[in-house]
Amino acid sequence: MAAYFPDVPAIPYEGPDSKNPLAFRHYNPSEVVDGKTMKDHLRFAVCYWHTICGTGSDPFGPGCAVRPWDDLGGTPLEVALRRVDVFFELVTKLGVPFYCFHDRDVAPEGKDLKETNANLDAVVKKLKAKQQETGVQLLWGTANLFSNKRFVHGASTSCNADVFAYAGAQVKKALEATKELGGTNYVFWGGREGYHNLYNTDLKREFDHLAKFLHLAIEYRNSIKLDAQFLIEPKPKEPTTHQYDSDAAACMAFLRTYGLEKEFKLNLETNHATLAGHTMFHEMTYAASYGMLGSIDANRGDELIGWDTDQFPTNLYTTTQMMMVILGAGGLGRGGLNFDAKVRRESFEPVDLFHAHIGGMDAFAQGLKIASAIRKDGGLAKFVKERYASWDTGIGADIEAGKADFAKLEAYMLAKGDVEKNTSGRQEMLENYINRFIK
Ligand code: XUL
Ligand code: CO
Repeated sequence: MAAYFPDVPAIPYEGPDSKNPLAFRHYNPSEVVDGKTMKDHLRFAVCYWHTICGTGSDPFGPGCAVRPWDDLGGTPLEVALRRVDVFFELVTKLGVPFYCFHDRDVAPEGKDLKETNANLDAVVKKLKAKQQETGVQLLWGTANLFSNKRFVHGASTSCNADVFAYAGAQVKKALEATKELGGTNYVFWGGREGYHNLYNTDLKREFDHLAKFLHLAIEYRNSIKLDAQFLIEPKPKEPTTHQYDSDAAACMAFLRTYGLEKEFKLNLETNHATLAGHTMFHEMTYAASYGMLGSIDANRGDELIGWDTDQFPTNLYTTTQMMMVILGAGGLGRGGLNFDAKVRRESFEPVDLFHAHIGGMDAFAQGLKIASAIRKDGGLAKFVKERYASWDTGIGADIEAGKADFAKLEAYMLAKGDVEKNTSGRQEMLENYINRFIK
């Protein structure tokens, strides 16, 4: 079989001193950290959409990415089948164990739903064969319910019931494809589920329809015995002004309101967190605190740009914080770290796909080592424990145990007169403490 990246070898681990740009300096898959290999901690995945379908287009011009395999001719389906070989060559050379895809990333739409489904079947067959050949596994599947013009008003929240029906048929098929490929998760990102203007929107009816759609998806998943965790991916804006799944807290409130909370976890994305005005540390801590951390779309935004730039993650503070939450939660479970990230328009050569993923993988491997060292040192956990010590005995313990009402609090404070003292939060000291480990 032809090699599509003939000049790129399988990426080796060469250690922190390596100057080879096509080598890992930190990601050493078999290295054990806290009793588990890096490969098992990090559970990396490559995404199909940005990696294979990304062209570098922006609002000011068409794509300029050089992708020689797309210039070899053939029908749209033949091109799609060739792209599967390209993708698996890249994933295996990176040594990444998982991948993720939308139905429309991998196979072209046909003239109607029947032909579209047949196209998907043909590509799924090839994906399955490549998975068997390489050992690469499907982390999650999903359906693209936002690119086609039929989804102009959304999919399950469209004002047009036919669009809801089409989306249902599409997700049914995508769930079947996920099962066929042994996927262990299935993602619902809102796409165009949201609104631009309330003048034309029945917000409550749209939320009801979104919930109805998810209940139908659960019903179908169970009926085909697909063992996949359902994940909702929050994002506050883009493409709509107000996406319904705006952040972790909003998603969790929505899930609880509609009795869906036991069936879903969250797929959190770094750039979506920052678009929502949060840090990823916040979003992950919030979700993990309630057992809702499902999986991660790893990328980053640009502090100077207000949209979803989906850049590859390189910030060690962020990856360290993310790994602190993941280690604290006992791992990613059946989730993973999916690079929902794209190379910049100026990085248009095939080799840039490797540099980008190598950088992201190394940033997380380094973050893992740093987070593990911080946890082993224990200084942070000790500080937090001591900060809340007033809740471990006396009035604090009584409040937590439900043994204090307002009358008791009043009697306690009348006797005491006032709060005796507060202690410093020592934020700067703790920031300096973290810097001791960033190396
Ligand atoms: C969009 C986004 C999606 C989801 C999957 O911002 O992140 O690619 O991850 O639909
Ligand atoms: Co994403």
